[in-house]
Amino acid sequence: MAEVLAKVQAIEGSLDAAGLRLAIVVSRFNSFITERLLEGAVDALVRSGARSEDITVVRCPGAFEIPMVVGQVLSAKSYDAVITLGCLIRGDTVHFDLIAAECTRGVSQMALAFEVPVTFGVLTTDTLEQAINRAGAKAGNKGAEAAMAAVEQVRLYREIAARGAADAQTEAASG
Ligand code: INI
Repeated sequence: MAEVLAKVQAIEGSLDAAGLRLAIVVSRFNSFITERLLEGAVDALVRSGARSEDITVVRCPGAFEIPMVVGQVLSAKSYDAVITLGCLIRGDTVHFDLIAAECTRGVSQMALAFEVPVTFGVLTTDTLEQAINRAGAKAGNKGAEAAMAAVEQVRLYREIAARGAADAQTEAASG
């Protein structure tokens, strides 16, 4: 299998953030956690080559508002990707489930509608401790992971487009 895999056409995105214009939409609810996610995201982007002047942070009230703000940001057509950061902690009501579902669906709808990479760094946890662990403690920093996923997606989209253009050229030349 390894021999076959070595011969297939593979397309991957690099983790090079140099020259990319990136927006980070971060919600203020549970800001004790979301500000740690933001720090992780910015740190990862800068360490991957992004210029801090090319990173824009947009703050919104809660996770429910994230998709709407992403839509506004993407309408401006100024960014190569959007990173979303938020924190939902389960309480005793269905509020958590409703907001989590809307936020997740909305973010993915925006990414598909605008055809621009949007990544999901919104924590959905049962406890505050789980959120802390994912915001820079035991389980890493999900903000940094969402940031790197955004960079990879931008590079991947560009690679796919370049491969498509090259294939079209080859086809035109041969036909
Ligand atoms: N928003 C969050 O981002 N996280 C939560 O845990 C949360 N809880 O638990 O209620 C939350 N609620 C606010 C919501 O996102 C909206 O901002 C609010 O309903 C106003 O539209």
